[in-house]
Amino acid sequence: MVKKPNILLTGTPGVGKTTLGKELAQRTGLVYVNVGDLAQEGQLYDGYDDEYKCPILDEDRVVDELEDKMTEGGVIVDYHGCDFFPQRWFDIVFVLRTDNTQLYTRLESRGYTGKKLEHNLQCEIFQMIYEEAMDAYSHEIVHMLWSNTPEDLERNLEQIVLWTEQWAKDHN
Ligand code: DAT
Repeated sequence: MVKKPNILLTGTPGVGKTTLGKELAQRTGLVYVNVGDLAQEGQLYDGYDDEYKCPILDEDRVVDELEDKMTEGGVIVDYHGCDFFPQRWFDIVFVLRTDNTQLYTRLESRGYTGKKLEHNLQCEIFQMIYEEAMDAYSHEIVHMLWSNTPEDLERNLEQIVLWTEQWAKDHN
C-alpha cells in the first residue's frame, strides 16, 4: 500500500486553515477533515460553553472517531486547537498566522463580536496556538506559516505540495 502523510493545519479561527486545507486536498489527493464539521455531524460534544456561546468539543470521541483514518494515513486535519490529538498521528504540523488587522476584519465579517472576537484576537496576538503546538509536538515538525494575502496562500500551498511529494518519495 502506498504510504501517505498526515498533516495538521492549526491556528486561531479565521487564519485560513479551511481555505488552505481544501485546496491542498485537491492538489495532493489527501483527504481533508474539518474537525469542527465532524463534531457537528456526529454531535461529538460534551456540554455548552455559556461564556463563548458554543458547544464544548468531546475531544476523546473526536480522537476515537478519527483513529482508523489517521492510522491509514493521507489525512489533512483542520482544527483551531491541537494538544488533544495523539502526537503519533502527524508527520508535520502547520500553524497558520495572520496579522491582527486582517484577522479582525475576517472574524467580524464572520459575525464574531464582543468577547468571542476579543478572545480570538488575543489568542492570535499571544500566538497561543503556536505555543500549544510547540508544547504538544516535536519542534522539528512544527512550522509557522503566514496567511495574510492570496500570495501567502499560494506560496504555502506550493510548499506543502512539494513537501508531500518528497515525503511520499522518502517513504515508499
Ligand atoms: P479558518 O478555517 O482558519 O477559520 P478560513 O479558511 O475560513 O479560516 O478563512 C477565513 C477567511 O479568510 C475566508 O474568507 C477566506 C480568507 N482567507 C483565508 N486565507 C487567506 C489568505 N491567505 N489571504 C487572504 N484571505 C484569506
